Amino acid sequence: MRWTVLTLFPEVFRPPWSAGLFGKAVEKGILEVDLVNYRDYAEGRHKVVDDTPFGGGSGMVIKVEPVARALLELRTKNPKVHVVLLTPQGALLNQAKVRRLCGHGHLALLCGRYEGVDERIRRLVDEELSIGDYVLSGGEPAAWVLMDAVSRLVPGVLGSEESVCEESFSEGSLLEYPQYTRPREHSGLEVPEILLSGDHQAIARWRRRQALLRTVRRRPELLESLSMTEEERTWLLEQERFEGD
Ligand code: 6GU
Repeated sequence: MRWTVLTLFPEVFRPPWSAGLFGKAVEKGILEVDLVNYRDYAEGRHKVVDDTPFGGGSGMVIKVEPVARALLELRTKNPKVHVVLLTPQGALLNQAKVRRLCGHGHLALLCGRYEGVDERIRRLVDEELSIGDYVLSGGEPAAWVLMDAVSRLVPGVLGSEESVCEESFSEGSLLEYPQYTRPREHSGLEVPEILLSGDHQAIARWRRRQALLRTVRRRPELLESLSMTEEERTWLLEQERFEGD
């Protein structure tokens, strides 16, 4: 998968993509990351990329021409590139959207500034996305979040393909069950006996129930899209009488 990040701060993207799993995937050629500074597409000696808003007001607005030139070049080289504008006004990113984006061979992320981008830039992109209901100073951290969420689904990026399908939000929308590793006891807190039993069927049932319980307690709205057996439903109702998770 190829990523093109259009940003005024390309240096922000180097560290996350040179380390860990993603660094390895880049080395292996599974992921490719191009950083484009749209300042390079600005005109004049001062390479101006932003300007004061028409109508007045505080802050600067990203100009349309440098972005238009950068995107024109990108689309000419690859007509199939899918261009995403990162903005708090975009549709909320979720795992379903992440899976859909994963189907594109080449994604271009356009990072805006929080003060705004010229409205006409919106016509040049394929979609607008936000990563949550809070305001960042720029789209760069949001682009990083999106790249992480999508890239880890690209085959070969994570160690095992299996771990991808088992986790939260993949199967219906269930949060993950509790995990433990050694030691068996820490400060009086013990690993649930069943996980040491070696009974794989019982463990699978316990995990499924814990995942359901955790979802009901923490994110009840996620359960709507989930199918449960009658037995699971009854068990959950029984648990509701107890506190904690
Ligand atoms: Cl994509 N950009 C900015 N500036 N703030 C955000 C965001 C994006 N998503 C949530 N907050």
